[in-house]
Amino acid sequence: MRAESAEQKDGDTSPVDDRPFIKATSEAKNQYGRFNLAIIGNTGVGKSSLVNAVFGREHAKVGKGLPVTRGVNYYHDDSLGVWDFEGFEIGSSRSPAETLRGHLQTVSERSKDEQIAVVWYCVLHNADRLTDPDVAMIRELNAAGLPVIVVLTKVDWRKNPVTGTYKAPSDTETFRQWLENPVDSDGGPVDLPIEHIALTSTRSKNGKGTGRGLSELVEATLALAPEDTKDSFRIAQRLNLPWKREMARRIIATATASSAAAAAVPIPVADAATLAPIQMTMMGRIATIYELELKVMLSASALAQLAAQMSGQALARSFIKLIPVAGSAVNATVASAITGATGEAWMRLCEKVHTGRIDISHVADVINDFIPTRRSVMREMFSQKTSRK
Ligand SMILES: Nc1nc2c(ncn2[C@@H]2O[C@H](COP(=O)(O)OP(=O)(O)OP(=O)(O)O)[C@@H](O)[C@H]2O)c(=O)[nH]1
Ligand SMILES: [Mg+2]
Repeated sequence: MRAESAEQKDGDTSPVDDRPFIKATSEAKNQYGRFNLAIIGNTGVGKSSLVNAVFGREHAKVGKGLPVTRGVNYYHDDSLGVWDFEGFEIGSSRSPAETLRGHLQTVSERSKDEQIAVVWYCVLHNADRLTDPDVAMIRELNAAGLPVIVVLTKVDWRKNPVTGTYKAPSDTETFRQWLENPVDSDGGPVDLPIEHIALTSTRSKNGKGTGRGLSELVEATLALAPEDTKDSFRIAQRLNLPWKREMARRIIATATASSAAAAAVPIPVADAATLAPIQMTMMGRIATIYELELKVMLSASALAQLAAQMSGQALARSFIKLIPVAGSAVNATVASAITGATGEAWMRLCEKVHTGRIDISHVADVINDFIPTRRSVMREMFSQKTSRK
């Protein structure tokens, strides 16, 4: 009889309450906060292309652009804010460094969640040195306590036909060496307070191919980001998937522990829905890490429906099939295994949507392929047992 009632649930599209999912996404967004990047560089050096390549959204489309004051624009969405400074014309009454100081003052008066974490100071790869105004601006940034990465853009990488490795042209290397050891025209040392030099391109010269040097840029940015902004950066960027997976696995671990605790006194199979809110919370948090709402332009409640479908069916299916193993009640091991398998499956689905390998309009068709099977739950039980030893 119990199996039958579980089977009825199987056909039900949303037996699961979606509110914990929605609550979890909004709490996760608050907790992780926003990563704010400042990007500086002459027009046309490739700033927008960089933002697009690293964060997967169009620079000018990062949320609503607000001209904060003349020469200062701020674009943001939930996890990413971009400060875009303009107006450093040589020959105006104020020097570029003075103008920048004013801009930084404007930023410092804004709220805490809009403060700059890291600066990308962008220069074309084939300049042979930084200009004096560049150096003065970098010192201004440093004086404001901001870590500066000098990003050389549009590097024209050459592939070594024998080794297959890519190398920057010699003029770019000369520029890098100058940056590492800057001297003025008299050979005297120049104080240039920079934290990192990144050689990048977002496409090849002929317009084909993908970017290069971007993973290194992303790693340097994470390393320099203040501790309390690192998670928001891991979420906002799209090039390093293992970072997201690590965050998701921590959430899954918390949820499996809660599931085990909930079933410390074995839950009757008919009450399996006890586990659904735990799973929905887990899935809501994971969806935030993969920025599903932004990615697919679906509302949190539409995503919650998908999660509810997966959680509901995983519970129903697994219980029917696991009854011979678990008896008529769900014990802690089974409960945590089902939650673990559901978390892993949801994470894989989120990752595929995030990377564009699954189009959200087809998710309803493929979701069945992701719902944990008895085998994946059994595997999970085994791996949890062995990892506890
Ligand atoms: N060859 C090459 N071209 C690039 C690269 N990145 C960007 N471009 C091209 O350079 C031009 C300017 O790029 P943007 O990203 O718009 O530059 P920007 O700094 O945002 O320019 P403004 O918004 O005008 O300040 C575009 O035509 C890009 O396609 C690159 O890595 N290599
Ligand atoms: Mg631009």
